[in-house]
Amino acid sequence: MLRDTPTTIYLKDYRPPEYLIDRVDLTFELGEEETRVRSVLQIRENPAAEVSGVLRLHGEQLELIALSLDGRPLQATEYQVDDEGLTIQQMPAQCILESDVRILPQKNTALEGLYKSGTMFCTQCEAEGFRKITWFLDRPDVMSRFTTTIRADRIRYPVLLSNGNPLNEIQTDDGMHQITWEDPFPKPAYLFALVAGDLRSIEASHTTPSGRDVALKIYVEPENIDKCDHAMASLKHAMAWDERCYGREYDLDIYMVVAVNDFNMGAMENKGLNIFNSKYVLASPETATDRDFQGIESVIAHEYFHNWTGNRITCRDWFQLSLKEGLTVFRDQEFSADMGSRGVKRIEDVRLLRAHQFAEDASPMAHPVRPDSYMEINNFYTVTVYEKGAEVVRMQANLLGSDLYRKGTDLYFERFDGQAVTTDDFVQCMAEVSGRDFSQFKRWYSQAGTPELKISSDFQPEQQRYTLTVAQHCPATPGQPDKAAFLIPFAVGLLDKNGNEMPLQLQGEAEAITGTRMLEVSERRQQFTFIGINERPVPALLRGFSAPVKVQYDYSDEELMFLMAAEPDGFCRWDAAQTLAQRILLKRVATPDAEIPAGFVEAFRKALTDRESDQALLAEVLTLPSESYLGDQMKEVDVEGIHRSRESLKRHLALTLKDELLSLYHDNYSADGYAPDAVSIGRRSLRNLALSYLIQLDDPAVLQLCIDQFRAGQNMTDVLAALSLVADKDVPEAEQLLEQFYQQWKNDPLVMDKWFTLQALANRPDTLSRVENLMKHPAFSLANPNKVRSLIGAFCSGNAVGFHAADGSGYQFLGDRVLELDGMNPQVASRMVRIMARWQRYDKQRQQMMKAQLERILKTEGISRDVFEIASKSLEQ
Ligand code: B3K
Ligand code: ZN
Repeated sequence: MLRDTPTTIYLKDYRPPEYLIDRVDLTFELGEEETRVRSVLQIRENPAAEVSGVLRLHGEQLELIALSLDGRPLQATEYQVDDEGLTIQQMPAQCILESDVRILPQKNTALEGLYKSGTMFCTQCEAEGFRKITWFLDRPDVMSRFTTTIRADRIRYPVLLSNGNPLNEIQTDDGMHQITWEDPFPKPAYLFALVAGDLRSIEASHTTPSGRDVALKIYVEPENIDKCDHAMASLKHAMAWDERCYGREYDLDIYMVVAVNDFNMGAMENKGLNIFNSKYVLASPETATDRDFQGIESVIAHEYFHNWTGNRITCRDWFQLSLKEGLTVFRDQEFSADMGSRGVKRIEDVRLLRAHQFAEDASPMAHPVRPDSYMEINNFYTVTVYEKGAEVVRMQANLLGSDLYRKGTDLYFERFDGQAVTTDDFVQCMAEVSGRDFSQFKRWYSQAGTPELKISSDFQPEQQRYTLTVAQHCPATPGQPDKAAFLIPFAVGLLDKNGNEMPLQLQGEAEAITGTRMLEVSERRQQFTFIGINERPVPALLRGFSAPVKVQYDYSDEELMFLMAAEPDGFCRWDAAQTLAQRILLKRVATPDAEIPAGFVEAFRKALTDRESDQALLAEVLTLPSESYLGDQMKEVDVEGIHRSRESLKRHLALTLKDELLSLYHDNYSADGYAPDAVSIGRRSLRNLALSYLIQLDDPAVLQLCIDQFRAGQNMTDVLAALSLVADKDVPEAEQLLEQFYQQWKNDPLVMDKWFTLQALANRPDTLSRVENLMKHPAFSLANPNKVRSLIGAFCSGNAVGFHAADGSGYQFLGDRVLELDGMNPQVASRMVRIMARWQRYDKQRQQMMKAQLERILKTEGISRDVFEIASKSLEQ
């Protein structure tokens, strides 16, 4: 906890480590009161660094029992221990350093380092948790070979796991047993893992193209053993995909995944021993939704893909985090696209990017994909580093085309295997294989902010020419008032009046191509002139969302409707519908009775009745932009106005299209068993979307449809969709169904999370007091991050009307929770305080009230570095 203002760490201060640690030998003795950790480090000077002779090791909350150097116990005068580490003044050029420390995992509520989740021991070391286990050079550019021995009670902890391959098990008379694991691959300490518990596992095997058999194991608590099949299937798919698409094979004999209930984030890619939030492992049709099934598939793949992009090749320092995260997210996005519906996956990714990353870029927390500085690195696991980072890799793939991109990644793997490198090293490989200069492109890593493209078009019929003028501008972000121009891959197509693609030939080019053209925008203002154009086209802009930018082009409503019906690119079709809906919705925020253009309703009807072959894509097209996204488009967010406008447009569509929506609902019913494939998921999401429109009619028959769907209990997707619609209504059935759901699922923590979220999102006047009461519910616990996210997080970031109540009660509630949580788990507290970082977007009264909470948090003595950084940066003007 904080005493002084935390120091800022800068990228420009990076120096290579003075010492290297070649080998680490760890012995853990896990106890019910305390855990002992003995470590033997083989240390030597780094030939590539200037060495001072002083060794500084990281270490926090460690109680020293013994310390010796080359077998000789060190005198108290030979070393110093403080809150953050251990210093040894006179270091030989190489030595063996042995230490013995006591740590208290049972008291570790921050869930970083070694801690207990229920009855099991587990670890989380990224980014800097290893230093809470033993003294070490806890930085990613120090890569060591680890051997780990775990000793624990045989009955309580029959399963003892660590990284690498198991060597031997020894049973001792005192009821204990011990196992040694050896990891042959050098790795940074953040990839260390240990698990001990009474676990069951399912097992499968995978044969790599080179013919090696890998044992795959998923470990869970005994009651969950029947919920692992989807995770296992996903893992096998991911392994095959990485072999096929990137030529990457797994490298150990065993790959393990362990599910734990108490976890700060989604999952962790520890070498050979992934530790997962149980939310991303456990699934059955009765307990998990389609979204959960998809989440499991993508997170399992993401962590698996890290074995090459993250573990074999890791980051030189934490400023390079996007080297592994951006690249791995891009890989998991493409994997999911190949496994399900590509068009829908892209829309989901863009939706997420626009809703969260664009918002972050426009907030006081804006930072580049490769940040220049931080106070607490855990605060930089952001949508910018992950999702925008993925877009930056995708743009490189767009610029190179798939064959050259693959050559680039091949070179990257070959050149840097076993090393800790930088984002520049990655880009250099792309530059080398393509012979292109990427120096301008690299600004995507160093400049924050979302570039805006203003487009205008000019058709010159006599010359049969069509010119697109593109002007780029990037708004200022903290510390970066002026931005240099970006290199932007800008995919466009031109449609004729029948909706056919026009041949595209730029002035000065010999031939035309048909289809999408990847323009390269590199100047502040640039013109692209197409020749041989004999009628005014409708431009389809930023196809496939080829770059993370905002596009402004003055489409008429008719042109947008045309694109909704005719544009071949799924993203652009969806985007046209969103733009049109957004226009109407925002107009009706200002003028509630502004007319809803009949053409829009007709376009909706047409989409409904034409029945796209891809049902999931249709569901996306028919989903109105979210309240928070609409808020982002306003100068000052009008929470109530947006909510009203969106609800009333939904009602209007429901009234006008009732019959079509009802037949959509009934036609998409399937009596078949549950399967999480793209087609079935599409049908369910379309059906539940229809229901969400129809419920606006306040028609008892529709309410009955929901109740029947809930009672039919076919799968969690349908049950939850029905229940959430009923729970919003002021009808007696709301309470009855919630209670029935609770009674059925009270022993399943992941389903209880959904029950909490449902109530936190309910659009009712008493939601905050219900949330406060639910915090006292026996199924709730502030110590469990999933519970905090599903109740407190859902209310504060998902229920705009409730959270932004004019009396400030929501802000007071969040301020209280942040302070309460910070004492237990700073990482979770810091995620919560972020919700208020965008206070400037609201009206004066709300601004004052949010600011007051941030100031109150900052003034509180002993707040964590994590919360301090977010609260103080949020207040900087
Ligand atoms: N690398 C981890 C995230 C660690 C977060 C530390 N605060 C999971 C992932 O991105 O795969
Ligand atoms: Zn990751």
